[in-house]
Amino acid sequence: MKKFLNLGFQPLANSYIKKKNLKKKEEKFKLEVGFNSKNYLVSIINTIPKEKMFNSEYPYKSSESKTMKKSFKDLTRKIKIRYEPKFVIEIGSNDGVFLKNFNKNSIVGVEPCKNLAKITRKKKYKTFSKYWNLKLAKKITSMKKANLIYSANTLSHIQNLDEIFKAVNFALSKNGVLILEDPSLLECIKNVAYDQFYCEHIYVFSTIALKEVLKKFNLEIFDIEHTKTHGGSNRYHIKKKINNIYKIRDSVKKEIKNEIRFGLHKFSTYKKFGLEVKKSKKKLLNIFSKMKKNKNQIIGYGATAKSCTVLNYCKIDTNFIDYFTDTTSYKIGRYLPGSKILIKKYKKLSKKDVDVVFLGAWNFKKEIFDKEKNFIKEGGKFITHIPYPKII
Ligand code: DWN
Repeated sequence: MKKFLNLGFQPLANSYIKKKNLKKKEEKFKLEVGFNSKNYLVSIINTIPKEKMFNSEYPYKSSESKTMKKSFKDLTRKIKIRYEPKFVIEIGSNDGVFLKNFNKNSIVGVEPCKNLAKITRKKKYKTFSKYWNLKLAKKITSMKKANLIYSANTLSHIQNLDEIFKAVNFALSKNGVLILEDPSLLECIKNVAYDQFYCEHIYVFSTIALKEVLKKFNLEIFDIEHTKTHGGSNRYHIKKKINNIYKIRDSVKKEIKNEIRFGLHKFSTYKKFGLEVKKSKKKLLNIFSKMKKNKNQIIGYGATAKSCTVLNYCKIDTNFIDYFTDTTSYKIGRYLPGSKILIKKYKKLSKKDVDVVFLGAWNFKKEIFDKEKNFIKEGGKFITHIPYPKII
C-alpha cells in the first residue's frame, strides 16, 4: 500500500470525554491513508481493534437526523416494490432506523454495539449483538436463507472484507440481493472531504475497488444509485454471478467510467488530493484566525466523528471554538476527543448568542440551514471546509 495522506496523531473519533477524565492522557493513533494499486482500495494504514470502537458505548445514532430517517424510509419503500423480500438481514442495524420500516418477523438485525442492539430488541426486533461473520450467518440462516441483505455505513468500518463476503455468500439465497451503501470515494476526493478518514472508516470505497473485492466471492454489482447522504454515497445492488434475474444496468458502466476518468485507479490522483488537503488546512486556519481577531464568537454545530479529524489535524481547539452543539444525549456534557471542546445541548441558533458557526455536520447542511433560517436572516454566518474552506 502506498501512503498519500498523513493526518497526524488522532484520538478515537467517537471517544467523547467525560469532564472528570479531562486531565487524563488520551490514547492517540497515527492516522495515515494509503492506496493499493492492485485492487484500488483506499484505506487507513494503522487499524484499531474493533472492540475498542464498537462496544456498549457507541454514541452515534442514525435516527438523530430527519434526513437519515427519511432516506431509510424512502429506500424501504423502493426495496419492497423492487425485490419483495421475505427475509431480510441488516448488518449494522444501529438504532433501527432502517429495520423499523419492516415487519418484525421478516427482518433480523446484527449490531455489535450492545447499547444500540438494546434499542431495537426493546422494540421486539430480533437483534444479534455480535460482529457479522460466517458463524453468525450460519446461525441466522439455519432455517432459511435471506433474499435481501442490507448494510449501510458499516462495510467501510470492517477490516476483514473476506470474512464479510464469505458470510454474505453463505447467508444469501441464490437469487438474493445484497445492498451496500457507503460514502463514495469519488465524492470524497472531489470535495476534499478528508474528514471521511478516521479510525472507524477503514475504507472509503470506489466502485472499481469494490468490484475487485467482490470478484473473489463470485458476487457482482448490477446497479448503482447515488445518494446525498453522508456527503455523497453510493448504493450498490449486488447479486451472485449465478443469479440471472437481474441484468447489469448501465449505471454500473457509467460509474466505473466516471471513476476512471477522474483517475481513481492512479496513485497520482491521491497524491494530488494529499496536497489539496494541506491547502485546505491552511485556508481553514486562516479563516478561524481572522474571525477570532475580529472578536467573533465561534461555536461548532454537530460534534461528528468527522470533526475529530478536522479539529485535530488543523489544531483547532478551545482557542477558536467556545463549544459545540449537538442533539445526541450521549454527547451532551462531554468533550470532543483531542480538541477537548465542550458539547452543549442543542438550542436554536440566535445572533444574540453567537456570531459564527463551524459546520461539523456539513453533510446535513441543508437540514441545518432549514432549521436555522432565522439565524441566517439575522446575519449569522457559518464556516465550512467542504468543498473548500469558506464563510457562508
Ligand atoms: O460512519 C459513521 C457515520 C454514519 O456516522 C460512523 N463512523 C460515525 C458517524 O459519523 P459522524 O459522527 O461523522 O456522522 P454524522 O451523521 O455526520 O453526525 C451528525 C451529528 O450531528 C450527530 O451527532 C447528530 C448531530 N446533529 C445535530 O446536532 N443537529 C445532526 C443534525 C442533522 C442536526 O440538526
